[in-house]
Amino acid sequence: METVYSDDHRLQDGKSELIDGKLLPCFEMPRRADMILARVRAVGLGPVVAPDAHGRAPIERVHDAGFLRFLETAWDAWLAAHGAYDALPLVWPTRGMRQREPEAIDGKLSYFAIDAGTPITAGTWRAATTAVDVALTGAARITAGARAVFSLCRPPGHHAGADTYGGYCFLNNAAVAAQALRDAGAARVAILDVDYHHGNGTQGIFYARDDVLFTSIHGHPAQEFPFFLGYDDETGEGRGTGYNANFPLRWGAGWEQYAEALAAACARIVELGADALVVSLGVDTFEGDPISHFRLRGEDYPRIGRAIAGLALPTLFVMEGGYAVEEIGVNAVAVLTGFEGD
Ligand code: Q9C
Ligand code: ZN
Repeated sequence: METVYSDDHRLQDGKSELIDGKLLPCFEMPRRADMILARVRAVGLGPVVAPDAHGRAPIERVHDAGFLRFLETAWDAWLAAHGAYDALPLVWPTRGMRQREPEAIDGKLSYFAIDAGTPITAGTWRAATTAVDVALTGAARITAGARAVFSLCRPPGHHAGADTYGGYCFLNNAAVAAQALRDAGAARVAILDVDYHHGNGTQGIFYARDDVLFTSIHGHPAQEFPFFLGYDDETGEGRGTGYNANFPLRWGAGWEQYAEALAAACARIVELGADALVVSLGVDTFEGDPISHFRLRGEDYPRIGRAIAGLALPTLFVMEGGYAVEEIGVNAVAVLTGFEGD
């Protein structure tokens, strides 16, 4: 299968994130994509192609215009206020406070962010918009008849909502791609999110819709980031009722529990009768992942690919998380070669 890739991902290179009470070097680093690309080439997965520019319109189909204005201008405003050090929020508009966008950049960061782990830097906007182009170029190939494409997106996207960012994500690459597939004629699109973390952004974007099914297997929100979404009683709302399916698993889950959840998620996609599938591909389910608590092993990743291939749908793989950097390429590409039947 083709891989869509751009070097622009390097423009997102944050210094540090707030994690476990410490400011540590960002786990979400450029080397992640380098390792994946190297493995794509090493196994001869297929051609590596550059993305086409798709402009702002497809992004605005999913994201709020005010949020995009914020994200595009945040670095310049932060630079003017504080100088050239990564921008992080410090305050959140929780219960009892006003949900009103402040004028000051510090307040705006707090208004739009869900965490303090996602630094905005000089290159963030360019990197994030290129990642969307990587996803959209993959979607266009699927529309043109490709059986499968790998969009090697970085930064990742599934924690970004219509008007929120965080969890290392700024723009929701998978959601923009799914919407583009709809706009190009697919009547129903399914999204299968196998990243270790719940795709709160993607769920929120499609929660009230019956034309895009969101289904996800992830660390239980009672124990795991993003904590405030991802329970199994979140089944959609309005006409979207029944079109959201969460499979949270407790810390320590291994292949046995994972395979059962994956089979249930796939069964839900078969029921929908989708025309196309978008896979939010995270490999932070790996036992060696430094910030996650599942116990999948290397041999489990081709199994995930085979299960996805069983759906027999045109499939766009969109890269999300995975922080065991030395193994990320082997594990991510193993899903793809497993899909292709090795
Ligand atoms: N103690 C993705 O995988 N911080 N984002 C977790 C754990 C945020 C992960 C803290 C993790 C976000 C795309
Ligand atoms: Zn993740």
